[in-house]
Amino acid sequence: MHKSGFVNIIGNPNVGKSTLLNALVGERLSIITSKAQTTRHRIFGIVSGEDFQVIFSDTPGIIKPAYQLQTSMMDFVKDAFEDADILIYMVEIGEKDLKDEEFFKKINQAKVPVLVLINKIDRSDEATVKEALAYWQEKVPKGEIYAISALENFNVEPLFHRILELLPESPAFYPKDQLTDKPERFFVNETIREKILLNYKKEVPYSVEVETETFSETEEIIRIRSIIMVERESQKGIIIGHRGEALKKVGIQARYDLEKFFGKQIHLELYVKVNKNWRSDLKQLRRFGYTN
Ligand SMILES: Nc1nc2c(ncn2[C@@H]2O[C@H](COP(=O)(O)OP(=O)(O)OP(=O)(O)O)[C@@H](O)[C@H]2O)c(=O)[nH]1
Ligand SMILES: [Mg+2]
Repeated sequence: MHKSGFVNIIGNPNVGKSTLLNALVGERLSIITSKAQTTRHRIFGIVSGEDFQVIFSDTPGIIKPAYQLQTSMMDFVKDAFEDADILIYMVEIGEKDLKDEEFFKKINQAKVPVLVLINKIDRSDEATVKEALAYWQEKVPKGEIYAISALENFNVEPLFHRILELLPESPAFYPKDQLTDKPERFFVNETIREKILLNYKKEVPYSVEVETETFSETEEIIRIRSIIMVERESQKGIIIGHRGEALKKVGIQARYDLEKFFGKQIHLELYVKVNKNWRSDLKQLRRFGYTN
């Protein structure tokens, strides 16, 4: 018998969805920062064995959209809700209020198994965890509740085994050696965006999109040329920084990670361009892969 299916991770921003995806897959597929709305796309991480294939999917954190990009991000979450064979609803320890009531109702009415993961228990204590387990069991009666630490890999292995048990009988959806649904350039864009989230304040990182123009690989080296797009002229100056120092830092940090990710020497060129109000422009959003 062969089992396969989609295991979709949803939840509020910053609860650790991407950290969990990476822990489950054992690769740094999804970028992670301490800022909300780090993830903008739906990203598959595929784990295959002799008689199973699990397709985990990371999604953007659930928010009330304020502009078109965020609307598209929430469409990814809706899709993830629709096509799940198993739904993972992730919360973090101490989280009580459900930010989107509407969405929460849907979780309780889901026709597929629901696993509620209480994450970040490494920074809590036994009594608090016990209380949280009871709280979430009452809130999601149909859910199986697990306390985990995605960061420290605590309880991730038992969770994976439970997922294998719950997985429906099905042939594999993807070739067994495939790790993700996204192309190489996507990981370049995301790595650069992660460094931008880490290095700039307030609204700047949220106004940035990265597009990789050139990805040219030889035996020894990958030559990459990427454009950092901002919404306004003033943001361009901020990204570049005094004498280009800020941009240089982004480049060094991104290159370091990309060399690890691709296991090869990387030559990285970064440019900054203004792409006026791209976050509200459907055509631009389509170009950047935010629509289906
Ligand atoms: N202490 C602790 N921190 C964690 C754990 N899991 C994730 N974090 C941290 O929480 C922050 C958010 O993690 P992400 O994985 O980016 O969260 P996310 O849910 O994907 O966030 P969005 O993509 O913005 O919705 C990062 O600073 C992580 O290091 C955990 O188990 N314990
Ligand atoms: Mg994320």
